[in-house]
Amino acid sequence: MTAVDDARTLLTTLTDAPEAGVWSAPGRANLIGEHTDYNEGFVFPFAIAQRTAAAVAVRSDDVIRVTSTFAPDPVEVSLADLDARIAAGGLDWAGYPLGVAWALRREAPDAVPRGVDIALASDVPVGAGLSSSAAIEGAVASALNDVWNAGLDKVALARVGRTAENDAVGAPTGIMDQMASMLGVADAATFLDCRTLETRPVALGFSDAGLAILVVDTLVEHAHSTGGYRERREACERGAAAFGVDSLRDLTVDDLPRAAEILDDVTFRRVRHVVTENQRVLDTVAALDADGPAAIGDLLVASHASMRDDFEISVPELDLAVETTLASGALGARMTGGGFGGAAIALMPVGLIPVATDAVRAAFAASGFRAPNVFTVTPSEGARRDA
Ligand code: GAF
Repeated sequence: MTAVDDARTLLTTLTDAPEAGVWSAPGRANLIGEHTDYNEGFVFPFAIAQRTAAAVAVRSDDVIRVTSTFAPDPVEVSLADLDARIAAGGLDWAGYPLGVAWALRREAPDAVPRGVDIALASDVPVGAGLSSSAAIEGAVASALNDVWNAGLDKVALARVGRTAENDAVGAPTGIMDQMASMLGVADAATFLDCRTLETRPVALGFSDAGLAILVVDTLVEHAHSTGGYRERREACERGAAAFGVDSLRDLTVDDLPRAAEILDDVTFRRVRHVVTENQRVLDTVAALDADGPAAIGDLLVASHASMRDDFEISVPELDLAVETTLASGALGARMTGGGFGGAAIALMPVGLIPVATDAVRAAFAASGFRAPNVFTVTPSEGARRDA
């Protein structure tokens, strides 16, 4: 059963009304470009095959009711009360789909909101740093865009998802995950300029090169609405303010000597990560275009070192996943996503994946860490209507 099948089945338990359609959106893995999105920099993520599906039926009243296979008790809110319920908070997982409904009304004032039943199902691993939240947002935004005749394009729908995440759920994230989920292209990663929101799909050519991306989900939990993520964002804002620029996007590696002079050590290292990471994204895209995927390994490794040592968002489990996959023949490896837990990715020759998987499991056991989930991900298509 796919997520689409599961969502359709769940909808029939919720209502007798006919299905208006099914929409789905994927999670993402970020190949490189971490904590650069909210600094208006560059990112290079790809959508994965695992998706969240939203099956929708139109209601005759003004109630939005959401349910999902992982939280089957429906949550309902009338359109008239939606602003107040979002402002009050405390909606837990339902904050994502209801936040999207709320944000879509703001982004598309000409939309025709109507009551809907929404049934969600997903095969995106939750808490793995593969953006299960952007998958929910993308599926629901795509559905309501059609059902409410909002007429938004994919970039606007990504903005809706980010608004839901920032203002309804309260996680101060950038727009990378939503853009990756909306705009994904099979066998490609999305090069995104987070200042202009211009995108370019760049062919990855993994399978022709005999390579694949192995994910090591450490099962270490992270939450972007609290703690470290917000602190890192504030450090970046401090760094930009010290230079009198709008964002760290306006700095280059040539500014780092001056940054070392005017910033305290911690802020300097946060800034150095972002500035060098932006350059690594540009170098990765150039290396892929010129020499293919085998040429990007060292950039992935440098990105991880920068996150571990300068941005300080790695954890021992992520470092071990990176070290072990590299020792097992990965061309490059790094943690992916916001950090403080979640997953690492490794660019591996396909034939070495079984050995690397065993080596990671053994290394985690030897360190007394919880057994990780290890699996491959495939660069896949973004949000779409399925039925
Ligand atoms: C999380 C956020 F949601 C993204 O916006 C991005 O900042 C990422 O962490 C770090 O690159 O996934």
